[in-house]
Amino acid sequence: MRTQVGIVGAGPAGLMLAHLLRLQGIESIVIEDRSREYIENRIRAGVLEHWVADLLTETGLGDRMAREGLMHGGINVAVNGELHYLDFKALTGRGIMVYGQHEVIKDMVAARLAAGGQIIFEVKNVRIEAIDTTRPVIRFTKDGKAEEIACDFIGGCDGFHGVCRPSIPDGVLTLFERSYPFGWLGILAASPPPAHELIYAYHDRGFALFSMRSPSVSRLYLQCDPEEDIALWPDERIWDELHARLGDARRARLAEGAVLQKGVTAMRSFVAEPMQYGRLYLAGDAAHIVPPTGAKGMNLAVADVVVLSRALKEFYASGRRDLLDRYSATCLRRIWKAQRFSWYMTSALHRFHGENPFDHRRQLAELDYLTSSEAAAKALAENYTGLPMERG
Ligand code: RFL
Ligand code: PHB
Repeated sequence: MRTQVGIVGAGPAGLMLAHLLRLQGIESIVIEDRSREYIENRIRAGVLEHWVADLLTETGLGDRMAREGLMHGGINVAVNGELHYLDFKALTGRGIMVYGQHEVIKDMVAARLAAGGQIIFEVKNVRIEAIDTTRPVIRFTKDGKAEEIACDFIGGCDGFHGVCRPSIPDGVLTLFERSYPFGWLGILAASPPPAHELIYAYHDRGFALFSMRSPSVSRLYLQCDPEEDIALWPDERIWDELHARLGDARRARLAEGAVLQKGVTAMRSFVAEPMQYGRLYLAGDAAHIVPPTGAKGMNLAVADVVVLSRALKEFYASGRRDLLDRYSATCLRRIWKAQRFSWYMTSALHRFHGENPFDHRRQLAELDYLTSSEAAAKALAENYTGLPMERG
């Protein structure tokens, strides 16, 4: 097989890259190690920055989102049971779109297949070779048969555990990393969310997040130990803890329902620099991870491939390489601001058990400031709804 851009990974980064390239008349092939059914049902992110929702609409991916997505004008912050509303629309003129990542994936897969584009699912033994030449190659097996894709460029969109980043020779990348002393226990429940918009709840017992996928399906998270044993959390214990952390203000309104999925996610911040080597360009979680508290991961993945698709368009149109050369530097400006914001949201809202009492008082003052100062709320709103996209 031969194509212009070989793309490893059919997550938001890989599928959006293929979609944007197609709109610019650039061919690509996407390979994915999971099945179509698996990626279309993998529950992950839920919040789209306003410009990502606009981009999906402008590029023809927004029909179902317009019908089923939930436009929100702000978020709630609960501090030990006391609810405050941060009105993003009033503070910034912008809102956010609540629409599950797996729904975005379904829309992207359907659009690509309808346009005659290729996604090769359930590939195995993926390797990328000759990335420091002008003729890189992707090798893999499909149904036991060895295959290769010769291409001009490779989009490394295979997530944090993929093969692309580790294919860069030792000594090229600098890694920046921080882990957190907690994780999130997440459930998907057949119950209406306790409020119309998200609730980020600080509580002395630990953080909780009340999100949703539709008016009748909630997505709920509890701060837990990073090594938490899910077997110790029968549904009843999860609901009791959610009630406790939401606090009295909404106690009567947190409806319980069947738990459809549950799991534990570890939290980390991670950046690999630079995000390119030879003809390999890393995008999304393959190059960086944020803790989910700021709802930035999927949005950053889309931002990276917007920058990459513009640079590739320029290369194929005029032979200019400068946008490609600046790809990593352009993306990293946004990524580091998202890292800062995700770290801020995480450290403001989680309970750091065993912390120094001074730090605990300082944290409560931070939340008091956020919920009483328009300037503080506006800074959060500007970052949460999405900073302006960088120019190449
Ligand atoms: P993905 O989605 O991990 O996709 C990578 C794809 O590559 C495949 N793959 C391979 N394919 C071929 N060959 C190989 N060797 C391969 N190795 C892997 C994988 O199967 C997969 O299909 O990365 P991408 O595209 O960079 O997208 C990143 C986002 O998925 C991620 O940042 C977000 O889900 C993070 N995130 C959130 N982001 C938001 O913007 N808003 C949110 O509200 C939000 N909430 C969340 C989140 C992530 C969470 N978890 C589970 C970590 C909430 C949670 C709980
Ligand atoms: C979600 O709905 O899954 C979600 C929302 C906001 C976050 C993280 C996850 O910050």
